[in-house]
Amino acid sequence: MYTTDLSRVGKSGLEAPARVEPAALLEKFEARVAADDFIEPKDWMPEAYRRTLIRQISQHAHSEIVGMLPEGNWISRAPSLRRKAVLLAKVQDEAGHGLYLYCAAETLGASRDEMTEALLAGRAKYSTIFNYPTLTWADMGAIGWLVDGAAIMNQVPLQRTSYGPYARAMVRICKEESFHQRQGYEIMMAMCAGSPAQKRMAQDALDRWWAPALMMFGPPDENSPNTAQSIRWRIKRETNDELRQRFVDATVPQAQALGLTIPDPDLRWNEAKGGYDFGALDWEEFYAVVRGEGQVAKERMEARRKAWEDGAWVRDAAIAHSAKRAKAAEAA
Ligand code: FAQ
Repeated sequence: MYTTDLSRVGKSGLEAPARVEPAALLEKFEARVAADDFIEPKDWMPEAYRRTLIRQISQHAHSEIVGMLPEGNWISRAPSLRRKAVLLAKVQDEAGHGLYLYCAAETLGASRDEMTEALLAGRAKYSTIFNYPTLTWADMGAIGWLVDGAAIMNQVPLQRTSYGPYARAMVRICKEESFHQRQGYEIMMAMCAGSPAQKRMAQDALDRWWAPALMMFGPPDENSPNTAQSIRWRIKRETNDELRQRFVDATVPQAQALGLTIPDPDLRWNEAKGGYDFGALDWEEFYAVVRGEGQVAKERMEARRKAWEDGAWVRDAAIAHSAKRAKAAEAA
C-alpha cells in the first residue's frame, strides 16, 4: 500500500479525505502515464492526481472567465467597427474556453457551483495577469500579443497533458489562442506604424505588461512546489522556467520587428545557451498579487460576484425547467 501526498494539493483541489492507495492500481496507473496513455474519467486514478487536476483546471477556467473583464471593458471603446467585432469575438472565445475547462473539471467530480464558490471565497486562484488595469487601447494589443502569447506557450504542451478531457479541451483552445495572439500583434503593428503618440502608447503598454506576462508562467522552478510531481504525472510537460525562457526567446524578435524596446536593461542574447538572458522579476509583487493585492483584484472579484448573483434566476429557471421536463417524461 502507498499513500499519495494530499498535503500539497491545497483547498482549491476541493476537499477530500486523505486515503491509502492500492499499490497494484497505482502501479498500473503510473505505467500508463509513463507510456503516454491518456487517463480518462472512468479510469482509476490516485486521489492526489485527481485533486491536482481539479486545482489546475479550475484555476485555468477561472482565469479564462476573469480574463474576459480587462478586454470586455474596451469593447464599447474600440476605435472602429472592425476592431469592435474582432474584440467581441475574442472575448466571447475566452468564455468558451472557460466553459470547456469547467466541463473537463466536472468529469473529475467537481461541480460548477463548488468551483465558483471556491473562486468567490478566495480559495481558488486565477492568473495574476488579470489583476492589472487596462488603461489605453494599446493594452488590447499588448494583451493579445503578450498575454495570449504566454498562454499559448504554456498551453501547447498541455495538449499532451496526461488527462484526456483536459488535453482535448486544449487542442481547440490553442487554435483560438493563436488567432488571439495575432489580433493583438496586429493592433501593435498598426499603432507602431501610426503617429509618434500612438507608438508611445504601444511602448507604454509593453512597459507595463512585459513583467506581469513573464510572471504568468508561475514562480521560478526552485520555488514551485507543484512542478516536480505534476511533471512526474505528466500533467505539466515542461517547467515554469523552461516555458518562460521559450516565451522570451520568441517574443524579443517580435518586439524588435515592431521597433519597440523590451523594458529590461539586463536582456541580452546568450550565444552559449542559444537564448536570451533576462533580468530578475519582482517575485514579491507576484506573491502580493497572488494574495489578492493586485491593482484591480477587488473590482475583478466584485464583477464576478455580481455576475454570479445576477445569474441566480437563470440557474433557478434552468433547474425548474429540467425538473418539469423530467416529470413530464415520467408521466408519459
Ligand atoms: N497566477 O507550484 P506552482 C489565459 C500559483 S489563461 C496565480 O508553479 P503549478 C488565456 C499556483 O496556482 C492563463 N497563481 O503551480 C487568456 C500555486 O498555488 P496553489 C491561465 C499562480 O500549478 C488570455 C502556486 O502559485 N493559464 O491567459 C500563478 O504547478 C487573455 C505555486 O505555483 C493557466 O492556468 C499565476 N500566474 O503551475 C484569457 C494554464 N502561477 O494552486 C483571457 C494552466 C502560479 O498550489 C484573456 N495552469 N500560481 O495554491 C498551469 O499551467 C499551472 O497551473 C501554472 C502554475 C503554470 C499556472
